[in-house]
Amino acid sequence: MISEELARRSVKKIDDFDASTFSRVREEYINILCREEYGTPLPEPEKVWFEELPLDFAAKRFAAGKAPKQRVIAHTVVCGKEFSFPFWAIIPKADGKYPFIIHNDFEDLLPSKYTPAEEIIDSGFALFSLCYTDITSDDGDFTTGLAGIVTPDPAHRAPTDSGKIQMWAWANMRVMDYAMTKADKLDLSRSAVAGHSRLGKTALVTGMLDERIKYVIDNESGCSGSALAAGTAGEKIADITKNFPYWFCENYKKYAGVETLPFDQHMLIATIAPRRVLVGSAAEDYWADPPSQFLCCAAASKAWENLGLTGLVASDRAPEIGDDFRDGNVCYHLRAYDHYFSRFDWNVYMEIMKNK
Ligand code: GTR
Repeated sequence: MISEELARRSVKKIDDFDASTFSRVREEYINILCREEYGTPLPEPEKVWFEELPLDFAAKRFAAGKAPKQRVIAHTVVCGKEFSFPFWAIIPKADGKYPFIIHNDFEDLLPSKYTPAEEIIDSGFALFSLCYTDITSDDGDFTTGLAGIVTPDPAHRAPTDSGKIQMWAWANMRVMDYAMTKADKLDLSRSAVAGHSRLGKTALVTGMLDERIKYVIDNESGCSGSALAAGTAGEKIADITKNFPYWFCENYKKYAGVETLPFDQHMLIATIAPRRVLVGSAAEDYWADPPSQFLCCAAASKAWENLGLTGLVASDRAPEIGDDFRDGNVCYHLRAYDHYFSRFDWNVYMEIMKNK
C-alpha cells in the first residue's frame, strides 16, 4: 500500500547515496528547502554568552526542590547587533548525566499547557523551555525582535530572506549552545528539540540545520512540517502561504496550487538521518492530515536505509489509532482525539529516548 500510494502521489524518491556521498545530497536538500521554502538560515552569532539570573525562593523549590527552575538570558551579537532572549533551564540536582529536551513553546510559562515540566523531570530528563514570541512576533512584522536585525529590508523581503520559522529555529540552536556548556550534567548523545504544530515545523528545521540535535520531536506539525504536500487531504501550500506567509520565504508562494513539486517534506526529514526523528499525529487532526505525515516518514526512510539503518518500521497500510511504530530510527505514532501536545505524546517520545 505505501509504495503504491507514494507512486500515486508522484512523490520523488529520496536519491541513492551511501555514507560517503550523503553529505553532498544532504547539502543539496538543505539548499533547496531553504531557498524555496524556509529562507536562508540565519548566520551564526558573532558572540553568545549566557546570564543565569539569581534563583528566588520558588525557583529553588521547583518540583519539590529536585531541580531548580533557572531563568537564563541568552545574549548574542548577530549581524553586528545585540539580541537577547530568555529561557528556562531545569536540570535535576541529583548526580547523573541527563538526556534533555529543548522545547520551543507557545507560552513563557513553566509548567504550561503543553509542557508538563515536573513529569518530564520525574521521567529522568532535563528540560529547556523557550517561548517563540520572545524571539520574533508570530505575524508579518519583520521590523522588531530578531527579525528586525536579520531582515535587510523588512518592507521588501527578498525571495529567499528567512521566514519566522528559521528565526525560531535559530533560537533553539542558541539554547543548544547553552546545553553544550553543561556537558557535566547532560548526556549530549541524547539531545532533543521538540515542538508542536508550527513549532513542530520549527523543530524539524532545527534538526535539519544542527547536527548536535540527536532526536527531533515533531508533534502534529502537518503542512510544511512532517506532512507530504503531494496529494494531501489537509492543509495545502496554498492555504498556509495565504494564512501564514511570514513563516516562510517569499519563494514558497510560487508552489501554491502546484501539482508536481520539485521537493517535498520527506526531504526535510531525510536531512536528519542518521539521527532520530519522532513524529506524532492525532486522529481528528484532519488539517495536519495523519496519513500524509505517516507517508512522509515512510518516504524519508530510504535515507536511513541508504546508510544501512532502519527508517520507519511500520505495517504496510494507512495508520490506525493506537499505532506506535518505534522500532526504527524514524518513529511514528497515531493517537486518538485532536490537535494538542498531550501528556500521552510526551510519554511516547520520552520512552523512545530512554530506550534507544
Ligand atoms: C494552523 C496552521 C497549521 C499549524 C497550526 C499551529 O492554523 O494552519 O499549519 O501550524 O496552525 O501551529 O497551531
